[in-house]
Amino acid sequence: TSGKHPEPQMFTHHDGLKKVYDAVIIGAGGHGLAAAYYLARDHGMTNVCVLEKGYIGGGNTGRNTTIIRSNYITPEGVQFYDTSVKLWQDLSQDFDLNLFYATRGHYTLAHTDAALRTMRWRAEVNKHCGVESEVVGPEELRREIPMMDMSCGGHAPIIGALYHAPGAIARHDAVAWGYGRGADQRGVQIHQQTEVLGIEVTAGRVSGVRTSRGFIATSKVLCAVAGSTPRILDMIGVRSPIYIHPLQAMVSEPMKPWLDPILVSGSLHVYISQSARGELVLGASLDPYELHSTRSTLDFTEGLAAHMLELFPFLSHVKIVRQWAGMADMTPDFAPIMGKTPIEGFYLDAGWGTWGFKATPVSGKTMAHTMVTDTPHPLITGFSLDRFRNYALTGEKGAASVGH
Ligand code: FAD
Ligand code: PYC
Repeated sequence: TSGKHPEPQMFTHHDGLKKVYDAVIIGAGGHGLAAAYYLARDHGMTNVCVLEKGYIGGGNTGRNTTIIRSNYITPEGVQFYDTSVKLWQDLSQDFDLNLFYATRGHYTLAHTDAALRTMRWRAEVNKHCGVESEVVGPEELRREIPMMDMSCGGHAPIIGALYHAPGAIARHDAVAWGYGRGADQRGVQIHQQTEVLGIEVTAGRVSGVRTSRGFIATSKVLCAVAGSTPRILDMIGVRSPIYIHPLQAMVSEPMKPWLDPILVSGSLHVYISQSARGELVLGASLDPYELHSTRSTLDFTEGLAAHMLELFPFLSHVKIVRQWAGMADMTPDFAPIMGKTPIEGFYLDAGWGTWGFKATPVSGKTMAHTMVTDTPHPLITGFSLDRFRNYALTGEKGAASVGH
């Protein structure tokens, strides 16, 4: 900064932590920041801090491939994600920040009769819930994506697809910055480089948080740490069925725009979209081993590139410029875990696996409501931690995203 005219800062700098907050949010990813934003904006709760061990959006939020859609398979899922898609529409304006939200349409390709049957099922559930989805045949795909090899090299011909018109992409970092700045402007404190090391529980309720920069007293804690959820739950002795697998992605060099829709093939384990700046954004299924690490591998790049070429052989000379990994917090039924826990005042927003970016707005809104009222928001009752004890799963595996 130049003393007299300091550069504008997006976030307020706070020298230290306060001794007491009404609520502490662990994790400055999209979900933690969105909850902070709605706590302040919708409920007037501003004596809140967000604690982040690294930097804003540096977790899965800044590593994801930004696919937004609501074509899930359970009514609970469809209604929840549809509410999110609706919230996304106004966010750039709410934040006065361009999120580059672009509705592109989303095709889930079917290469087998069994896959097509699942697409039909999803289309019917979607339509029943008022969400635009339909099964389309090869003719439409040939017309809409003429450069795609419909035979996939001859060994996995495409026989149809689920088309979901509202499918969209957005600029991921901007989402975290927008929610963060909006919360900050309303008085929420965001503390980066501040790691949560322990949670104090007194007589079954939360009483404080131990951090790398000191102790905070509070009676409400929201845990929104995605791939670090098992570590935080260990601190309070709560068990969950969450397991962590790496999920990798990569981008190509930028090209002139040629691919408008978003494409997913569960059978080929590949998904692809073209970003606003022309890069192809590509991903695959989870790495097939549990690992708490953001290491990326050559195996992944080679495997994914081979599948990409089955769909688009003309890309063989395109360069890959970046690759990375995130830590996906997977659940057995591929639905999130949201709401209250056996510890009073300790709320959980987790189990976002490979599908949580699109839910950032709705998770923030529903978790803020849940924390203020101490009652799960009606949209999240199907996602409680209890469902694993009660054998009442919310099976979303058929719609979670790419193959797993
Ligand atoms: P995060 O963004 O991970 O934030 C959690 C934060 O908590 C991190 O910043 C971390 O540093 C912090 N933290 C952890 N431990 C502590 C601690 N002890 N103290 C303080 N802070 C701590 N979803 C989609 O909907 N569409 C997609 O296309 C999509 N693609 C994906 C592609 C990849 C490669 C990956 C990895 C994920 C993808 N996802 C996608 C999933 C999505 O990214 C996540 O579900 C979502 O971003 C989770 O957001 P979050 O805010 O809960 O977590
Ligand atoms: O949730 O649509 C999704 C998705 C695609 C790739 C990773 N997640």
